[in-house]
Amino acid sequence: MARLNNKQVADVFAKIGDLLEIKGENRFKILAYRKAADSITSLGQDLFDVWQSGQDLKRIEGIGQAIAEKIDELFSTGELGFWNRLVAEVPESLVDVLAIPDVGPKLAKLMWQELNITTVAQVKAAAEQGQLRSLPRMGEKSEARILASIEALARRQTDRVHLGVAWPLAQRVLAALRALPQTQKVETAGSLRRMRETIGDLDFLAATSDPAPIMAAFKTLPEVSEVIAAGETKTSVRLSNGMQADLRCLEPERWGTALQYFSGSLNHNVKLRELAQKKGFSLNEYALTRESDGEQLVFADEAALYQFLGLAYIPPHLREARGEIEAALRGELPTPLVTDQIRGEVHCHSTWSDGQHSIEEMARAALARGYKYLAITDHSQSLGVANGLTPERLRQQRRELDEVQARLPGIKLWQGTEMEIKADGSLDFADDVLAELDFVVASVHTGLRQDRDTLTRRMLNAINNPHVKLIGHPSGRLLPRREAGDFDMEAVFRAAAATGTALEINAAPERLDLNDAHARRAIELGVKLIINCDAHHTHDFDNLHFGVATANRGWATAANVLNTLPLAEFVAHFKLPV
Ligand code: DGT
Ligand code: CA
Ligand code: CA
Ligand code: ZN
Repeated sequence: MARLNNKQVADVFAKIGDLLEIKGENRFKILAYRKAADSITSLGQDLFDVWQSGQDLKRIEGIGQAIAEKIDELFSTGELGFWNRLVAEVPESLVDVLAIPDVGPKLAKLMWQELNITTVAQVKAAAEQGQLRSLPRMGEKSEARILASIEALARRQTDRVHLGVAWPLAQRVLAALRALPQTQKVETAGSLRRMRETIGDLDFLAATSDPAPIMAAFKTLPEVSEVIAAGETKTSVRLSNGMQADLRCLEPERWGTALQYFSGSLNHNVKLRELAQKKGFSLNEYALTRESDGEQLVFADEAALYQFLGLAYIPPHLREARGEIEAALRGELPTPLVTDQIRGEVHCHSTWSDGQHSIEEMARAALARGYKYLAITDHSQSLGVANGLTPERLRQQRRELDEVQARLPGIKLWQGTEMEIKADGSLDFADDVLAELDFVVASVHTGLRQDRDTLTRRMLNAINNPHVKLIGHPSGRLLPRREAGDFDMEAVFRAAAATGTALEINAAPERLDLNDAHARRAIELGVKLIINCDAHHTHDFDNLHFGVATANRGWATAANVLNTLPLAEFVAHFKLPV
């Protein structure tokens, strides 16, 4: 048996899709492998566990008979005959060649068969030496374009950024474009509109009858370092942080179809087009076209388009082909959570450990947001780098907190801790210390690279402690690059549900932890969630919307998120002091 993780399995299927495309295989077959890869990537539990427990893999969206058999073979033997035969025929490294933006499957195949090119380095060398222009429909210009895209690709692969970088940048661009008199509407599309946790490039759409001044303004924004391509209705630029941004201008009457199309995701759009097809229409970014007579229907807003197709409006954060179209057909989409529904937080830091502000400053900032409760949860003693508190300092802190509370009757303050789940598996405070605290959060910050059993045992030990009310940032990942610890999340979710321990959606954009897929699975298993900014600075409370978006991407509703509760109910739920 071979315990491959979800990413490893998804990579195999994604690569199969690419290699089949280069071979020139049937489009539906290629799409099926890609869809399976995406679906496994966004599964909230380990595919290996699902397989090992004998459940029917075909119940997972996007997995049919052929792929289920391949998964079975992969996990049973650690090998895949189909893959071995495929890579004997088509070199695996062509997958990277295909990833070059201006290289499609036909060109990849030509380069391979005519020039014996199988790696990106060879493409680069051949382009530099002017050899690519010997191929059909290739010239000096296309060679130069390919060279430029190889460079862009190298940047893009390392430079997927998290929302904390992309979102504020996009808001500045939006504000600048919105201020132009020619702009009727302007929005972000793409992954940013869906609030995906990392963003490849920024996509903007503007509705206007006069695109030229908008394009001119876009090219000269202070954030822009280079114009990559400029046309009448589409301009691509490089921003000074290295990201690419695209702006498309379109007529206001076509806003609905365009915004829908460019918001993606690709997989959602594929499904929506299939639905349109069944109803006798073809759908693209310009219009919905009736196939019987070629009549074009245009939509000025997205909701009207979804409605025409018989669907409730699907908010962008759900558009990932994870069952949202089926749910919309049944009228069973989750009601999105909004930031105003969050009534308080129970994970933040003060100058007592590694925060930037005093307890009073944090409390006032929370109060100014309309929060009714806040737990101050500074780090615990063993986290020396964060100036963690000893039991003695906790008692001193309690006195300060009581004084602040007396001055600020409008918000309920609790003394908590963000207690280390130590590398040896023990907890950082004894039970008698925990018993004096109002709200205990437990988190793993050290030893995240330990093996699965050790890590999971540490986590379960914390979850099973009756004083621990919440697990902070449960997987420990940091975007864009630090991978989550290898926890058995399924076991974590089951224990959290059984003990009534809440799990956090940490709203810090480099965490977003639980992530969307884990949040969804946790909810399915009956876990209660709490969204916290883990604020170390009063400004950090502004990150709340990232956490709310992650919850929404995990199909959460207010009922799943405990800090939507008013103070009295939150107190009753956890039996907290008033
Ligand atoms: P990113 O930029 O990698 O974070 O992800 P997205 O989703 O923003 O992808 P991007 O920028 O390549 O394209 C923006 C949207 O445009 C995408 O979500 C769906 C749509 N789109 C782009 N290319 C295609 C395509 O070839 N077919 C279809 N159906 N839609 C596309
Ligand atoms: Ca994009
Ligand atoms: Ca784009
Ligand atoms: Zn923490």
